Amino acid sequence: MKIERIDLIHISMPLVSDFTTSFGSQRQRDCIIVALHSEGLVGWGECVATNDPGYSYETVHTAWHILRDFLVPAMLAQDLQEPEQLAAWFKPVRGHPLAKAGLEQAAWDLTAQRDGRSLAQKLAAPYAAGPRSRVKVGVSIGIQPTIMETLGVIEGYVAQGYGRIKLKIKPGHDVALARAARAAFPDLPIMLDANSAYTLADAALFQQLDDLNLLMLEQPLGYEDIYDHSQLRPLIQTPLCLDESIHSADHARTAVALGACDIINIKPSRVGGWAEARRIHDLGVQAGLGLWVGGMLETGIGRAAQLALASLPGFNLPGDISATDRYYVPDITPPFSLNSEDSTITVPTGLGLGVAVDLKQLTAVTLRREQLRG
Ligand code: OSB
Ligand code: MG
Repeated sequence: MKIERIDLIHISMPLVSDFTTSFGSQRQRDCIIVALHSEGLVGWGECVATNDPGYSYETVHTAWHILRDFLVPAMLAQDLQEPEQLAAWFKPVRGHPLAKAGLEQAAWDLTAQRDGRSLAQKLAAPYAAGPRSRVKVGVSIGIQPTIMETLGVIEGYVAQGYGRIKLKIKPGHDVALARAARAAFPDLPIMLDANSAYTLADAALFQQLDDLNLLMLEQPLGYEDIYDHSQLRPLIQTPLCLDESIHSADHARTAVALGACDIINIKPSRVGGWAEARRIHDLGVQAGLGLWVGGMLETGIGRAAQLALASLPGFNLPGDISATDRYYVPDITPPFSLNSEDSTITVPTGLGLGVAVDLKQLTAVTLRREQLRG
């Protein structure tokens, strides 16, 4: 498939509620939508770089630069057979996984459409089990002003049918919050995400969580660290999960070798795309890790691709993939809803991503658009 044209579309959408983490607060979310044109088909991708370099060093503006000046030129006029080719084309560009993943997602959508398959079917092709039709999901709850308010927000999501709750924590907003949540919801799967807000010197604080039967503690230590996590792990009872520190299958191998985690949050964007995410999935299965698909507050375009990844057989924990109404009303695709009886979302079965992009709504939220041709 000759890549004829690539559109970069910078959009900005209000979140239905503030999303506050240990690294900052978000109400308005920007991202870059990528459209890959070939042979009358359009493949869609979402680059999840954010306004601020809080989660990752990448921002919407650095990603726009890397896409426009390096990655898009490397792809235009190429003959695309399979998405796995992109790694070689992108090799001259070090880092910038979020920018790479936006284009790579679009290449998966485009080639799955060409193959007459859903993205889930295409990603699951190497596995005898095939893709799941529904995936277990949970909701990620940002830091609220008070513990009482957090309990109210949890109650609202539990009432909607979410069977797993993730609470964001930061220093001063951690042990008491977790204790209150556990006391109010004795049987609820609850996990905590620190987004790198602590150091190994806080080990005693994490030991205070030992008796709370938490599902996991996500990324408590440095965003580049693997070694200190390996030191913390034997000191605590709560299973340890890595997010920010794992940018590639190489990092995942290092984490396994050092015994740095029990679980990996696989965010396809953070690791440069779906091919690398699947490699980490395979490695995690080999190592007997807990595995789940993380999120970056995606629109319906990114959400569809997260669901396709989460349909792979090795994912054994609920993903951060909530229903559309937790993020955007309206979205730029038809909504995804929660199957409240089992806290799942149904994996799209249509060709490629299996969602129709609402072009009118996309235009309504567009700040900047550029069409690039070979
Ligand atoms: O650390 O998992 C994270 C959102 C933005 C940046 C980092 C994270 C998150 C989430 C939300 O926790 C996941 C989602 O619902 O998309
Ligand atoms: Mg996280």
